[in-house]
Amino acid sequence: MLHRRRFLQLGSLGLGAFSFAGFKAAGPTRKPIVISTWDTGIAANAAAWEVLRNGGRALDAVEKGVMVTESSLNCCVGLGANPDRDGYVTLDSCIMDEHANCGSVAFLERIKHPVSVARRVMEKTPHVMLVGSGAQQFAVAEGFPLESPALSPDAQKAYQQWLQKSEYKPVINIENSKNQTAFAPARLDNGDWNHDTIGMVAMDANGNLSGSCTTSGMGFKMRGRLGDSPIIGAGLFVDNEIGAATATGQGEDVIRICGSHLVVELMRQGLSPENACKKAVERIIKIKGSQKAKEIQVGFIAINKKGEYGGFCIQKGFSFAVCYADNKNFMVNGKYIL
Ligand code: SD4
Repeated sequence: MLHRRRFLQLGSLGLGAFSFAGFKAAGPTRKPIVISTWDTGIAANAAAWEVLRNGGRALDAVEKGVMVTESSLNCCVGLGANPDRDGYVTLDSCIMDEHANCGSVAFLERIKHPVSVARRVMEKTPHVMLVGSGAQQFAVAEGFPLESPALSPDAQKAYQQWLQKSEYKPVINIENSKNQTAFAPARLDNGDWNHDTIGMVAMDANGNLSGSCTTSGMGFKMRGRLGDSPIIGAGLFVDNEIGAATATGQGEDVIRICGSHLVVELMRQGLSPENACKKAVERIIKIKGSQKAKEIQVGFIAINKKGEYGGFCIQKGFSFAVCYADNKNFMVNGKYIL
């Protein structure tokens, strides 16, 4: 195992991606801390860190953090992302705090910040989920502007390319963490995004946990299709006594095992964040069989109350961003099984 001091030195030098996907905080609790999925997590963590370093609440951090990713028109998440197969961008998001309050929106169109609408659902309604036109109506009533339905230029190009074959098949989410220091758009050479989601979990200076997850869902999906990301327990789960987890990759397979809830429950049984994520990935592989599991990607990340973090995925190519101090915002390559 990498010696702790050496690890910190490497982190502070910004020497990016490790194949070391877990960290055991020696001694006292490491807090605040924020982690999030994929390269885009670096920029999102930086925004979350601003909240955390000033003593802010984890809930505010995880909202502000993923809003950065939602805002970018040159990104895989938010209104700039790939549309469904009928040409509409539909967005899903959820958020959860330290009191098990949670809110979620799904199949939401033309709203820039679904995570903030999810938070309003949590704070201003007696419900957990709002979907489709109802979610949009609520967002507008809450003062969120209705944005243009036009696709971003990149998404328009990708959609035109996709229409040529109109092949309905999931794209395996893979990223190689080429850029660990700045915002890294993640479009593949063939025009596809290689992922569509950011999940973030954080612990603030008071030791309280929160999480958020936001996505445009699988590119060129069937109209109305939802994945795991807006579903509490699947794409995100927080238990303030134990830890928090979030997921990315093929949502159907995360839903089948209530993935993020499973990871938190495994941590409750004493597993480290990394081992809990690993067990959840193993369960997906067991259900699907390794042959079929090779055709998809799923990655989990988690933190516990001690500030330990970890992640695991089905196959090579999943990375996550970790931030726990000024100038310590770095990528970790997720360990993988297949
Ligand atoms: C979904 N889990 O809609 C999302 C997709 C994703 O990186 O994570 N892509 O199934």
